[in-house]
Amino acid sequence: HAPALKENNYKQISIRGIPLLENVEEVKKVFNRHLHFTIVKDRDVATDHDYYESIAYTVRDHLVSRWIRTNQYHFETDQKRVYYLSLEYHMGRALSNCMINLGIENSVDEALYEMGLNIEELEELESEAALGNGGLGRLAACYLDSMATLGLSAYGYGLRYDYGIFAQKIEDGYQKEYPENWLRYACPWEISRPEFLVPVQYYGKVIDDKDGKKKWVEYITVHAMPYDSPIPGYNNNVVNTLRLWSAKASEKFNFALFNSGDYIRAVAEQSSSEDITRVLYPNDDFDEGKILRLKQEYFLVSASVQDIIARYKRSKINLKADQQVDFTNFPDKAAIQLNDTHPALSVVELMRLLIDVENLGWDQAFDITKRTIAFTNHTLLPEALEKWPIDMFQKLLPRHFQLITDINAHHLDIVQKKWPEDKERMKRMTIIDDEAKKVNMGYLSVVGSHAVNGVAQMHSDLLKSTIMKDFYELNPEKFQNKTNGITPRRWLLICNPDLADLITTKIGEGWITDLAQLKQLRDYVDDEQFIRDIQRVKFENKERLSKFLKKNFNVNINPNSMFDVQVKRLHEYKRQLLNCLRVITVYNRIKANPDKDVIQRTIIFGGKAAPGYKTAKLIIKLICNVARTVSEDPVIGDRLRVVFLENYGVSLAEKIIPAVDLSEQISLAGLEASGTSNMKMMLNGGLTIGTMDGANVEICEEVGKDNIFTFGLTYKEVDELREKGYNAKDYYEHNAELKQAIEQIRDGVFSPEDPNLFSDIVKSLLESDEKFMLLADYEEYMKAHERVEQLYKDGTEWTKKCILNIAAAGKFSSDRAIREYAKDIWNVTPTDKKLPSPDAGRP
Ligand code: KOT
Repeated sequence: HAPALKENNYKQISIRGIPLLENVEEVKKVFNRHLHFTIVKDRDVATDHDYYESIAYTVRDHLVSRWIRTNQYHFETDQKRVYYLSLEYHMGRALSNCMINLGIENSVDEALYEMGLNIEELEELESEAALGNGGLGRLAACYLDSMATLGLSAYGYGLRYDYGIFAQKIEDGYQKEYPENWLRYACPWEISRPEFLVPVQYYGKVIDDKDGKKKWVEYITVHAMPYDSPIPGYNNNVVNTLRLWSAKASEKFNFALFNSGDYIRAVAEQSSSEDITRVLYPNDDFDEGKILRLKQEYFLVSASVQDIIARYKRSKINLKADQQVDFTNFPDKAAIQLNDTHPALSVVELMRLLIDVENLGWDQAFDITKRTIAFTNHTLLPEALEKWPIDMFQKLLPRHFQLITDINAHHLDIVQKKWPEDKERMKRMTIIDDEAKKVNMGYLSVVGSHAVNGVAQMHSDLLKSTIMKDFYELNPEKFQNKTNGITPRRWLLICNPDLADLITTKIGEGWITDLAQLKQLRDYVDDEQFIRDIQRVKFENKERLSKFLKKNFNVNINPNSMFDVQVKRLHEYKRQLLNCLRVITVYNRIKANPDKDVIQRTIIFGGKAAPGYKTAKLIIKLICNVARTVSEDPVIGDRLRVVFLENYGVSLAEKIIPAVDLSEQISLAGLEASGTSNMKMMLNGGLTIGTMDGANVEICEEVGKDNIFTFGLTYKEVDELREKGYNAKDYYEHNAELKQAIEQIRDGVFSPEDPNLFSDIVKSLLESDEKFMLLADYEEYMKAHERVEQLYKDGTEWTKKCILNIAAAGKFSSDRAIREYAKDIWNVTPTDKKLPSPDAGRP
């Protein structure tokens, strides 16, 4: 191509394989066939979205035989299967991911180009599957990618919400939520499987059957309809499955009405049971405790566990068994991983199916259950820990309540044997709290599984010393750490192709599936040409982001300034407000000293607040108002620019992360279990300014403390300060700049039209029990930023540290994390062998 193309179509030029002419011709043919036969349009009437769909179907065609083959292979080899259960999957767009993992992106690019279409524009038309809130849902998506890439026989199970996370608009500085109908156009990636419909039961009662067995009767039934999506591994011909369940009314549901002749009403009322999978609860790190959420959790669990058992029964191991299936080997053939407590009912559902349906004895059923299930905890925040009211639980799931009662009795019996005199301990450890009238899902998850893990070393340690201390003392062997990771495919190869190419020219492409190889980049830390290339790539990424923001949001930012970025869910513990106080101070300093030479900064915020989270929404408004004040102030010029980006999610992250200079990771120590945006920014050459919290601790270990800006209280200091009594007013009185910033908020400097608008924020900041101790870390945070500024003035020194950060990011690959789960929890073996390509014979 002519070099001029590069700017609009930068993926065109890549070292990742030159398209073969015959592939290009084939792609064009298939594309045209889909436009004609699948979309049923001709060129005169086809829309851009039709072109997107045609290319999506074309790419999907390349997946199909690999997908079928993978299933055949898994049946033939009958290796142990891994089942990942999660209420959230924040997948993002599929098209570019599929092309890259199949290695066909260059042919597709070329074919579209020859037909006068632009792949990057078409990619933007895909609505993203945003079936998650934040880190927890995105982690599930990264793990699916790694499990496929490592050749595991792995399945994701989740819910197919009609509405995923809401679309965020910022109107007059306020967050507004809009429904995001991601299924408005049919989704080309999913295949419905009505033949595998599964019944899920609710309500009713339990009676004693003649043969002394418990029988659940008079329940209502809702059907779970599976929708399968392909999960391609990287360049290994593996295509695993993500199975999402959608609620379908059962005709029996309104049997009475149907029979009474009220046919129209009976059909109309079916929709109420289909509400179960209507919408994702938009809370991150927070449990709302609504019955509809409990219905969702059971819906996922019941459908999935029945499906898992059905697959076990159909498996090779049972081929010879004609009548009675032997469940002894079930834990050797299935591992179920719980993504937090949200699918914790798996423990009881597996028990119920083994006992009531498969006729196993209680002890054997419990042994099998524990050996099958493992549990990942993602948060210590008390408001996020699920506890269901006994009444609600018992009414909705009467048989499960009985089984939990049995499990609890069994569990407390063991506790009593170990600590005979310790009544207090028994009270603390009960799964069913009769005083609070709650069922503790965290405790149920620990008792019902053989492994429990946190998501970063520090978090796993805190789990053992705080909320799960008693359980750790009971079963120390269960507790593990599995530090989170991110997939290097989406978070470097796809989102930052120029950096990926640059790295590959130096160290080859092994890093794509073995991220630890990045450490070879250390050899080039003094290579002047490499330093300049890294700088160029970062600058071009910043330019690209600037243009995108200009075009789509009419936001102006200057790519020559430092991009200082905090993008993540809005939550008080993440302390976006501390960043905001810092911004106000920087503003005040420029005003006070307009002639001083300072570096130009663009401070970027982005993130959604839960719709019911008043304080978080007010913080968004404050940031927006500060941004407005700064931009309207003629003294400031281009030295400081503050922007709040609308609708942060996976797709926007893919554009922002490659452009980050400085990564803000400033939670109060002890509260961010891991964090994963910290890893994404590091991998893309951003430097971290952060507290010693979550995975920041390990980032610091990997890169060395000279190559990261750490500040603030350690967890231990937070603990001691809380013990001694945190006094916000002390900090306020003793730091003039801090005092000034807070007074400006209080006096309406940022909200002249309504001077009291932020009074709640001011009040809470100064309370002595302010939970997130913002003021305690302010001064050190400001000093850390001065170190940042100092370093940034020396472009070469800064870039060397960027290189060292990229080189040290290897540990944070989700491939590493999944290898650890595979070895220490699931007992399965990853492979780097490729499956035979689809044109080879049947396995
Ligand atoms: C809790 C309740 C509902 C929805 C989400 C949560 C949740 C999210 N709990 N923890 N998380 C985050 O999980 C990420 C992945 O492990 C972590 O990196 C992050 O620190 C957690 O806050």
